[in-house]
Amino acid sequence: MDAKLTSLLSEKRDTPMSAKELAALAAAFRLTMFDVLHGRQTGHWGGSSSAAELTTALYFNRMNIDPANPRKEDRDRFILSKGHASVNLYTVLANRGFFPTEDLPGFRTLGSHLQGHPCMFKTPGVDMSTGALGHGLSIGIGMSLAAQMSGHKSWTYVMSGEGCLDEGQTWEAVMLAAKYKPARLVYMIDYNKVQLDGTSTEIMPLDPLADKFKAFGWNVAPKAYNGNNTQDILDSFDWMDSDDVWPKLVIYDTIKGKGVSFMEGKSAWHGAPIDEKSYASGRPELETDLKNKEAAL
Ligand SMILES: Cc1ncc(C[n+]2csc(CCOP(=O)(O)OP(=O)(O)O)c2C)c(N)n1
Repeated sequence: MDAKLTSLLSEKRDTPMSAKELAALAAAFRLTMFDVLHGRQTGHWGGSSSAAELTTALYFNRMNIDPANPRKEDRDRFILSKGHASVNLYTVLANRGFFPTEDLPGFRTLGSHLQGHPCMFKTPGVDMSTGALGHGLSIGIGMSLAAQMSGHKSWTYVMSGEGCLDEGQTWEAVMLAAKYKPARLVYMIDYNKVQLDGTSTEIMPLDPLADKFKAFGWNVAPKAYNGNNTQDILDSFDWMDSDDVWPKLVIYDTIKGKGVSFMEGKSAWHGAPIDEKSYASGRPELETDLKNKEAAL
């Protein structure tokens, strides 16, 4: 992280950042994730990297949160239903001020609050414990309805990959949400189309995904946004604000393992430890991307 980005974080951390600022931050966070995962020889690179811009944009542009008061009652909620991408969430939360960035290298060590899958009782800023795929949407519906009952205008964002959509519980939740229309509930799909040991087409074809949600009665975004492009993500936020019809679905086209060319789109890099050779050849790509995005600030 260069001086410009460091001062951006200290001066503007609590104000909505621009597309360029978000792109630079996401590039820096992606590099941190790569270092942490390599350092610990465990964790999930592919799906953490694909969602780098999405979580960065949520936490640094959009969400009503207060790192000094992580349990603020009227806060917005984020549920990482694809809980295996925990290193992504931890990196964003730490840089947003929920806990020290110095904790990150302790990822997945015994006794650390940064376990392999997020735990709401251990980590400040984590709104829901996740890891078993398919639970996030059901929980998000409950959170949204609870906020309504409490008179809060909180938003609830649930993020999943394809794995959650392979779970029957998700489709029960899709029906339930169409019935109760939970306000300010947005289901965000990090659609990188690659899973643990193959493509989604091989494992469980999901298309036409948007049409399926429309048929269930959801308010579906007019297009699939590019989830690795921060301006496109900000456009999707504008769409979220464009009407008061719930629940909303946004599909983001992303690239699994984004940023390291030989890892992109490969299920082999879903959760494999990053070996020395791959680290040495992959890291410079991430560094170059970060430098370019910092230069564009
Ligand atoms: C219920 C359940 N079954 C299996 C797993 C093991 N698992 C962890 S990640 C994963 C694949 C997920 O694919 P996707 O949602 O596309 O993840 P992404 O590419 O976004 O990382 C699987 C099967 C799990 N965590 N929970």
